Amino acid sequence: MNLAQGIISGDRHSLARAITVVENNAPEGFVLLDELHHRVGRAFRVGITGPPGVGKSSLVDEIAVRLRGQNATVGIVAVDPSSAFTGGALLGDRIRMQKIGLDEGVFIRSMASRGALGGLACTAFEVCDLFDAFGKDYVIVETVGVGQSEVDVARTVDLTLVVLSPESGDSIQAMKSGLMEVADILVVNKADRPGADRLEVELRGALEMGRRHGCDVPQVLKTTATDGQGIETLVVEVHAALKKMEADGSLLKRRRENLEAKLREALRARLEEFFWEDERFTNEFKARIVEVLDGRKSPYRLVDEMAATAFGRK
Ligand SMILES: Nc1nc2c(ncn2[C@@H]2O[C@H](COP(=O)(O)OP(=O)(O)OP(=O)(O)O)[C@@H](O)[C@H]2O)c(=O)[nH]1
Ligand SMILES: [Mg+2]
Repeated sequence: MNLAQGIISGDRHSLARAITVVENNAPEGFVLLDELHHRVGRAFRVGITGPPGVGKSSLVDEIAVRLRGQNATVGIVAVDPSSAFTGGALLGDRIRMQKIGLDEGVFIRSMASRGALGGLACTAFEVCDLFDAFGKDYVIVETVGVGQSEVDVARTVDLTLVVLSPESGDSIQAMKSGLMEVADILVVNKADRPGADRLEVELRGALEMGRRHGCDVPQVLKTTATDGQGIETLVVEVHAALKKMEADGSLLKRRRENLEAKLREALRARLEEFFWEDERFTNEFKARIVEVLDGRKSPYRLVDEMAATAFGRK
């Protein structure tokens, strides 16, 4: 049985192996994704992002438990930038997600984000495709929202939850950092902690300003992941939002936009490879640097000329 057949027949070991192959960017991975592509597009993909420690993993755990209660199957990708440095956080995630860890209907995969910006976008999208082809009803992607990663996750999924907590510091910080912009639903977690109500009020205030400027405004929901408060409502709202998007065509539109960004990036990478693998191109490049060094040509003119000759030749 090859990996594609294994995945189609619901074999978890094949899925685990396939994820490794895809994560390693191995050529077999692309063959596999190609073979499975006709099965992709059925799962709902939900991103969960937010500052470190706000309770994202705890929420994913609770959400997955509720989804399993409705007989939905779940794939979870936990992208963990810190794990590349400490190696400790992965274990933490596994312990925290213990409620669902032993359930056959849930598949959890932790992956390092490879440190680089855009690392998430590189493989999380494909891992979601594998879960989707495997037949998962929901795919949840958790990532720490620091810088670019929240934008990457938003481009990978159908719906993005941004999680904040009273302890995660100033809500203004979240607004500045661009986290708010990717939110379809804002979750104030740790509602049991002091300051949760104030955070909610501040967020609603900020959103109200956005509404006056004609922006689409996400709803704000409060949860306590540690005792399950508010999770039922959150799951209902996530489902309702996805169903609405499905009905009004915005789901398809978003998938198309995400795919476009993904394809652009893949095409850019492929073109780059195409040239740098060509010795004639690299030799010409090295030889002609001197034209810029000795002042005969600006870097921009050289790039233009080289692109023109390379394309003319190919
Ligand atoms: N009081 C309280 N603590 C919570 C709540 N949700 C999570 N925690 C605790 O907050 C800590 C961090 O929770 P995680 O779920 O690991 O948070 P995270 O956002 O996934 O963390 P990173 O992935 O490391 O960014 C843990 O000790 C949780 O038990 C909550 O609603 N209330
Ligand atoms: Mg986590």
